[in-house]
Amino acid sequence: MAASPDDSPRPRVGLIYDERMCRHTTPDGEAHPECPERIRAIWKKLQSEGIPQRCVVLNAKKVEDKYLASVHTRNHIEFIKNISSKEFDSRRQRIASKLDSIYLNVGSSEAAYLAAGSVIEASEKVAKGDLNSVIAIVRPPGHHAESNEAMGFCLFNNVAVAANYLLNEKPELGIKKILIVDWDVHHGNGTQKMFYKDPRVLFFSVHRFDFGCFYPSGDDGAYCMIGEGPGAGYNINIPWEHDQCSDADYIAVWDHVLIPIAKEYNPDIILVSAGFDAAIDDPLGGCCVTPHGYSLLLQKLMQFAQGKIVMVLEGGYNLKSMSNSVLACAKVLLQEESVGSIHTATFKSAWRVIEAVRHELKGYWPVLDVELPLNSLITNSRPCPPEVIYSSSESDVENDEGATHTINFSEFAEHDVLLPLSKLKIDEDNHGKVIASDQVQEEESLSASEASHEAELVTSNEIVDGYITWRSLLSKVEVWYASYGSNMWMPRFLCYIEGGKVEGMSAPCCGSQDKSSPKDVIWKIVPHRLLFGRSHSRTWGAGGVAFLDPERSTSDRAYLCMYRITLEQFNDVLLQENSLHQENGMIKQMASPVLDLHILEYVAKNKSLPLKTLKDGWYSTVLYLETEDDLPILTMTCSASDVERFKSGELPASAPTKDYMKTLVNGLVEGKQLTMEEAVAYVNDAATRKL
Ligand code: Q9C
Ligand code: ZN
Repeated sequence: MAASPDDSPRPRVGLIYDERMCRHTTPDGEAHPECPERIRAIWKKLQSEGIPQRCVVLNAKKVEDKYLASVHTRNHIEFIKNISSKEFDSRRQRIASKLDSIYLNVGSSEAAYLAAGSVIEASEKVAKGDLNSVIAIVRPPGHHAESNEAMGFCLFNNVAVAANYLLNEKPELGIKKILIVDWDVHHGNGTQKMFYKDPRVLFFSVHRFDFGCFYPSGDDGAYCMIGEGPGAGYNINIPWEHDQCSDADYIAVWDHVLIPIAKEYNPDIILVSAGFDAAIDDPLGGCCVTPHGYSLLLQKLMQFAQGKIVMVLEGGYNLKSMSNSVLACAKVLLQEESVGSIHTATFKSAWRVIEAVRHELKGYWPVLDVELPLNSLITNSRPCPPEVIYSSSESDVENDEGATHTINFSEFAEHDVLLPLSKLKIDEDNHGKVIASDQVQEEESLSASEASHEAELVTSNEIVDGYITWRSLLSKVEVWYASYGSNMWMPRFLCYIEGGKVEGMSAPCCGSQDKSSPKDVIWKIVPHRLLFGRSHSRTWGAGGVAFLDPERSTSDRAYLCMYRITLEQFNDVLLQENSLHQENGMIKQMASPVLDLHILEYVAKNKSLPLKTLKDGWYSTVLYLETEDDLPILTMTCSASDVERFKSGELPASAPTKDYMKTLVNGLVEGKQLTMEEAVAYVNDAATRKL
């Protein structure tokens, strides 16, 4: 959109931020995604762009108990008020551990009071018309907090408290209908409950649902939850079926559900529960909304309630992506944003959800009672991300013979423990890019002519049937591939990348599809046992094969030569190691990777993972060995049960052959780790030590 013309005054945008909200931290300083740096990073970003100077900076205020009481029980208010006091010092951590996804410290009470009070302050200023809009950069977040329950990093339900304040405490401001738009990637269960029977608040939440498996799991976020009694039709859920949802999916929901309903509802003010955990590269959300995407969502809301918008921070755990998104939104409110386009296609599943929601609600909102031209919409949409089937543990492979075990991605997208993965170096410019044309429908309802005006698909080798190939995505993610066997010798490892064979090998390798050399090579020593098992190998003929015991041990040390390669190349190496790369002499095209980003997160969390698809390969277990330079270190080895079978003698353990020994020694010597004598001693020690 254009900058405001000279005759229309610049919009007055408020900003609230207070350093005291940073004092709510984990008690022992453990890492946690909901950290003080979140709001500091946003504030710093806005400052660096000169945003505060163009806004009205408001003071944070503590909420009064009487205003909390419209939403929370007396009991809950007293609990949050007192939890940071000295008398709770010894009990605080134990209490928090009994709650769902909550930590508490000496700063928690004040931060919670400030967050809720600030949203009241912001809402009142906007309702009065003193300001056009406000961005409240607050924490702890609020939308999961229920009447008598802190959960999901939330203590008080900031937005719900403010909505009740406007409706109940300030009737003179004329706010009779409030639209709450909750675009946090998680369902706003707390807010939904608060206004479930109340038509004065139209609650709209778009979230990952994954059929009830995504946090906060259960059925509350389902699309059939439409409100009750007088509130029926005033609760709208958009439950995504899976991860990877992007700008196009959100815009489609705005255009075909939210915007038509908002026109009809005609709210007096809009409160946005603005979590940014659906943003690209968020470690919890697994979606990929861009800053430009958020700016469009907000832009589309500005046509209502005379632009009275209060944007309230909820979740969002990738500091960079979240800060850029808030900045983009600030520019929209200041009417400084310019046009851009969307680079993804809408998922088929998104259309399915939109259709189901429209069907569910059309009795309450007649504007929805029009058939969408689904056939033509779906033509240009992308299929759901592939479901990867693997077994969750070694015992599954053995007990549950033959049965495939599908695990929902949300279980491991929701890792609170492993932030390093959020730093995976994905090229932001290309991530998730599928389509280079602006194919978003700008109108809220699709006429026949619009429907026939179909989006142009730009074909490129990254796109297959409208879906980005896994290779183009994984080629942007780097990992350390850690070798401990013959791959320590660089010329040998390069056969897996470039193809071909070196001295001593009986068969050539086909190489990786991407033949570019490793970006870096470094060495590391790890507390794992190197062992030799099996009596022959395909590449070296008779003789032992090296494995790394997946278990750490205090008495063992193994040398690792680590190559910095892409996750795409790692997949190709994994298949070659397991002799699965070729079939009848032809290189197999992998429809989906054996190890994708989701499984990578799962491996990071569980340290090792036997891959069912490779269960007959010798190197069927991917092992995660912490990180180096924020990149995960991965290797491949045999399964834990194979190690047991080596130990019991059920599988033959045998020393490396002469050729194989020579390769190992070459690796260690040319890698400048050991002298020839030391290298021979190291390998012999590993080969002869009792298992
Ligand atoms: N298995 C907000 O974004 N995840 N809260 C817990 C436990 C909690 C997110 C996973 C996610 C809470 C405001
Ligand atoms: Zn969230």
